[in-house]
Amino acid sequence: MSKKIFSGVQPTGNLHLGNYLGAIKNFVELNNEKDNECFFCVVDLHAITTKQEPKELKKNIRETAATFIASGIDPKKSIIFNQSMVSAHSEAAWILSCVSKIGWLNRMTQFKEKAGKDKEKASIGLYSYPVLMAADILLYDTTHVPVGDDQKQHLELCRDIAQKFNNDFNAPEFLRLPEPLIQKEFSRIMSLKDGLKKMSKSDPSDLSRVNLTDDKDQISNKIKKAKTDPLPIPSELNDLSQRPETANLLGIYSSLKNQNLEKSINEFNGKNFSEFKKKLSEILIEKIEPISKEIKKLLKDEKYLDTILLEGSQKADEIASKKIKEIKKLVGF
Ligand code: AQP
Repeated sequence: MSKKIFSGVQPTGNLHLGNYLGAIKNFVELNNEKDNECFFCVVDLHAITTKQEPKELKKNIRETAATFIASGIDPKKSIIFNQSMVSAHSEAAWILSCVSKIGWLNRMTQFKEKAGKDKEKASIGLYSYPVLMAADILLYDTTHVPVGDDQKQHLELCRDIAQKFNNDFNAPEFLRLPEPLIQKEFSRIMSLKDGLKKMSKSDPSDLSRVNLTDDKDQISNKIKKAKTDPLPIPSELNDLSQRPETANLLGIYSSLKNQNLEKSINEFNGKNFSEFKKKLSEILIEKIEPISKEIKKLLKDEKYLDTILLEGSQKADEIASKKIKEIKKLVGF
C-alpha cells in the first residue's frame, strides 16, 4: 500500500545523531519505497517557539535542507519544503487550536521539559506547538508520520484533534487520522554525557552529541570521552537495565549496524570499553562522515538549496491551500 508520509525537523542548528537515527534515517527508507508520497518539512515556525537569531535561523534552514539531501532524501522524489512558506500551516493551526482543549495540552510532557521550572516565561507558541504539528500533518491527509519516540504523545494528540474537528463539524473522516512510525528499537538516543538525558541540540555541551557536521577527529574524540561505567560489556540484555550509558552506546552501535542489541552484546561480551569504543567510532565515521562532507559541500551552493525549498514549498502549497479552503468552508467562513 502506498503511504503519505509527513515529518519535520526544526532548523535550530546542531542536527545530531539522535535526529538521524530516530528520524532522518527512517525518512530515507520511506523516500526509497516505490509508491510513497513524502513531505519532509523544515519546520521553521516550530523553531521560533524558542528565541532564534534571524541570521542563524536562515543558515539553519539551509543546513536542515542540506542534511535531508546529504542523508539520502531525493528532492526529485520527495517534497522538501519550508513550513513558513506555506501559509495554510499557520491558518490551520489557529483553527485547530480553537477545537483543542487546554487540558489536553497540559498533559504534554515535552512542554514541561522544555519550559523547565519557569513555565510563566515560556512562549505561548511553545505551549501550543503540538497544535501546529497537528496542522502540519493533517493538511496533507498524511497516513504515516515517522518520528522519534519523544514525539509519540504529540501524535496521539494530533489524532484527538482530528477526531474532535471531524465530530464538531459533522465531517466524518474529513481529517485523516495518521499512524505513527516509530522504530521499535533505538528510537531514543541519549546524551553521550548522561544516559538518562535525551541527546539534544540545545544541550550546552557539544560533547553530549555527535553532530551530523562533525568530522572524523571530532567523532572519535567524542566517543573517547563518552561516559561509561567501570564494568566490562555484559553478556545478558537484562544486565543493561541499570547501565544507561552502556545501553545507549550499544544501542547506537546496533542501530548503525542494523542489528539487534543481542547480537552486539554477543560481539563485545566481556570485552573492555576501549575495544568497543574503537569499533563504535569506526562505524560512526563510516556512516556519518560522508553525510558531514556532503552537507558542507551543499552549503556552499545556497542558490541550489533555496531553489529546492522554493520549489518544494510551491508543490506543498498547492495541496495545503486546497485543504485549508475545505477546512474554512466547514467552519463556516
Ligand atoms: N535523542 C533523540 N533520539 C531519537 N530521536 C530524536 N529526535 C530528536 N532527538 C532525538 C527526533 O528528531 C526529529 C526532529 O526533531 P526536532 O528537530 O523537531 O526537535 P526535537 O525533538 O526537539 O530535537 P532536539 O534535539 O531535542 O532539540 P532541542 O534540543 O531543541 O529540544 C523528531 O522526529 C524527533 O523525534
